[in-house]
Amino acid sequence: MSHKVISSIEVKNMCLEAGADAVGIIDIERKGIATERAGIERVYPKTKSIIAFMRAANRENVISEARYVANDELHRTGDEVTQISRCVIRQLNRSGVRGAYVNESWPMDMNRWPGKLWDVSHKTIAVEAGLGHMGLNRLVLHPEYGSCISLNSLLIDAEVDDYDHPLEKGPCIECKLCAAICPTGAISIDKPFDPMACMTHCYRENMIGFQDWIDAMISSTSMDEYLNRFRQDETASMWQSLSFKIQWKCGYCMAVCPAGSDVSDQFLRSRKLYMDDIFKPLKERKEPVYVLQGSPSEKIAAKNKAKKVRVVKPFIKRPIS
Ligand code: B12
Ligand code: SF4
Ligand code: SF4
Repeated sequence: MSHKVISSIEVKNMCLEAGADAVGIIDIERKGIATERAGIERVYPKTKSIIAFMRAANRENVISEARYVANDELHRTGDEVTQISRCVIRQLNRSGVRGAYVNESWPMDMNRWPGKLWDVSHKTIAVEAGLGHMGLNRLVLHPEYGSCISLNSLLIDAEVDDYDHPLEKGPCIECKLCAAICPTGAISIDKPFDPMACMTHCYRENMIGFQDWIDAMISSTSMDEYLNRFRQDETASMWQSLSFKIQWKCGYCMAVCPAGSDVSDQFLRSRKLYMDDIFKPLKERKEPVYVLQGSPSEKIAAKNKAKKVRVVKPFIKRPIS
């Protein structure tokens, strides 16, 4: 079997030229990615090294109160990340290196529903490869671009002459704005991140909400009963997500995060201006917040009078471990 060792600098330049904003490379034996190894091997069993890279999204879109503008930008950054991955893999192929990229997010393995659907956690890989550290918002924060980034991982069958390591210090400045803006309480200062709270709201038009929609259509005995569960605007919104791409209902923890040199100066110069321009429009945005019946989110969401609490039936029972 051939033993390929390629230049780290050359691979990184290849990624940067293809459009990546930052790149790091780690080897498959790295202890910090032990939880990812089985998934990596499922996707590409010959993996010897993993290239982690990120591309920054346009921040002004991501922070916009017009959330369709933020969502479009995040989808397009995700598509660009996929394009960069394909371009780099094809170029590596020309020098005899083979590899596979892992989907940026969706589609995932729905055969495993309601289990863990994804094979490789890009955040874990990115942290090991020195692209940043997770903040209180559980997003990877890059020292320059902060949270408004998309990540991807390329699995390749060659060794690299120089590997990267985690950054010594994370860019989170512990301002706690992510916890203060989170409409569901998924992010809090003293409790672990609550993925189900986030998923029920932010992913309302993804698989959980979709199943709730089917349930509403089948079990409603009249149009009034259906409209009680899915108002006209909610049905229209579901149509939009299914016809185009999912419209996330939130992402505010990404929008308000001032970590990263690109934006932290703005926050540190005038906290008041930052709150007025970026935090308040989202905090005071009139919108529905979706919560599971009887969950802590139900009470947390009700505290913000700008939000209309919409209770979702907890029919998906999944142990989170
Ligand atoms: C599953 C998932 C989600 C889930 C869970 C998020 C989470 N923190 O794990 C939900 C639906 C909540 C979610 C929401 C969002 N996500 Co998401 N998501 C993923 C996915 C597919 C895997 C995440 C992962 O690896 N989690 C495991 C570990 C690494 O996360 P953790 O925080 O250390 O640990 C928690 C989880 O393990 C959780 N947990 C344990 N068991 C289970 C089981 C299930 C079913 C779930 C959901 C969670 C869960 O509990 C742990 C404790 O908090 C990745 C794509 C990928 N393949 O990597 C994108 C990804 C993490 N998401 C991303 C984004 C942008 C978002 C949103 C902003 C979407 C949006 N546009 O509004 C929100 C932000 C929410 C947040 N603050 O995290 C980006 C993050 C970029 C960055 N800067 O870090 C990623 C990396 C996609 C990408 N390629 O760029 N996401
Ligand atoms: S996306 Fe929204 S609900 Fe989910 S963690 Fe971020 S702020 Fe909270
Ligand atoms: S909003 Fe503040 S506390 Fe939350 S992750 Fe960003 S820098 Fe850290």
